[in-house]
Amino acid sequence: MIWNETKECMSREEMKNLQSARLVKLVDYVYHNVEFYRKKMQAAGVMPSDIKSIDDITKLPFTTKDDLRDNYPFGLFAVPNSEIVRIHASSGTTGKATVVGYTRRDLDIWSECVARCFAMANVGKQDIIQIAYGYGLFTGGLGAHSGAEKIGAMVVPMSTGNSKKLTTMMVDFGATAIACTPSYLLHISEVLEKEGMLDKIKLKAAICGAEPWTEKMHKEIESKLNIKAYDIYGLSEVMGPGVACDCDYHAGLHIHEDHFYPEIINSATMQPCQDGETGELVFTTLTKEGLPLIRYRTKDLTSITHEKCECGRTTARISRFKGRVDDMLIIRGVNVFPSQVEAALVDVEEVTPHYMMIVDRVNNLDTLEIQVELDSKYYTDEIKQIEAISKKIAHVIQQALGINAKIKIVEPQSIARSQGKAVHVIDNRKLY
Ligand code: DLL
Repeated sequence: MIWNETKECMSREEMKNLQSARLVKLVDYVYHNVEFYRKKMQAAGVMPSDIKSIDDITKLPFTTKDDLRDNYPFGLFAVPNSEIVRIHASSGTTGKATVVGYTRRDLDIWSECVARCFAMANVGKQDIIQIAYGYGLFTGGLGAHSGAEKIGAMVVPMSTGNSKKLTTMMVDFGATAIACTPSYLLHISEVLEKEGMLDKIKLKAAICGAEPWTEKMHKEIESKLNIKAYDIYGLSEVMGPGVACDCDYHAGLHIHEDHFYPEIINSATMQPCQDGETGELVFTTLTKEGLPLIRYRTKDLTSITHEKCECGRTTARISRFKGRVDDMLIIRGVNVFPSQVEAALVDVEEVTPHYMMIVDRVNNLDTLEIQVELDSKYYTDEIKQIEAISKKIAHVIQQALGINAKIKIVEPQSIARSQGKAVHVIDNRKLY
């Protein structure tokens, strides 16, 4: 099912013309409405009049997550706060969150993009869909929700965290679709199996994303649940879920290129990559009003093709993600940077700056253990005292990361010191 044939199936030439017209307008818009961009363009010696078509995009400077952090919270917004109708946020590289704001039109475009994704997964008016991404500051829940409403499905806003209720309602309501992270869906399939409910479900499609997953996990989800699973991609800075999604042919994720212009760059040389070559994905938001972004570096590694897909869509497709340029981890769908742990531990007097994060996957749910070395003057055999310090650290970490971690206090000097770049993460999750 194609949701918006005129946009998803236009010729490459028509798309380029549309992107060019939108880029010219965008550059003028940010130059006059966002001081950060005006200064950045002036420093790079580029004026809005230098941008005449999409081919001129390489003249423009890049934007990074640090730029958002440095302008926290609303510094990159292009409209007054009175025009912003929704805020979301995701983890920043240190204590500060990355805050994104949407105008009413931004929300309309977002739900249109997510609706296109659901259409790729053949989910429509006839369906009952459980949205099991987290609702709240994370874009997953509300983003998927509004797209599902737009296509007219019956939406069940489950959010995360109660697998028993989710499986019971899946059976009782006869849910035909689910949107959640792939690891959570594998966990759900185990719960269904354990409860002997696998043959009672009516599920036919899953729209999974927000974290990396492999072709093997994709196949396992499909065969365990006897459904079709689709890969949905997005990031809060650019919009949220629905920037791209794969279709029935699973030959890459179609980007909604009329709204998000993609580039793939070599992050060492900053030069463009050829189609098929792996590099860092960069997006320019062509229509966003609240938080328009020019050449935003996603840090996600992928490759691109501009060939027409067998489904009929002509939009560019990116391959399944191959990792990240930076050290961001995704734990239970939450973005976590080791630097956040470091920043949080600085405030705890009893600990040294030496720590190790051990990430694992048990029953398809991610676990995080943080080993922390105590300052020798606080290290003791007193179990009660150690427990009190662990509790204090657990609280500080919960506040900083938004997820619970098991804290293990270790002896002074027991965490291996590195000769070069410090290693702070052991990721035992086997993304098979
Ligand atoms: O994860 C938005 C989202 C919600 C996408 C629900 C899909 C479904 P952030 O929290 O800002 O936004 O995290 C964005 O997650 O840069 C990728 O590294 C990773 N990511 C998102 N989707 C996929 C995917 C949401 N399908 C970061 N495959 C991105 C691999 C993904 N990684």
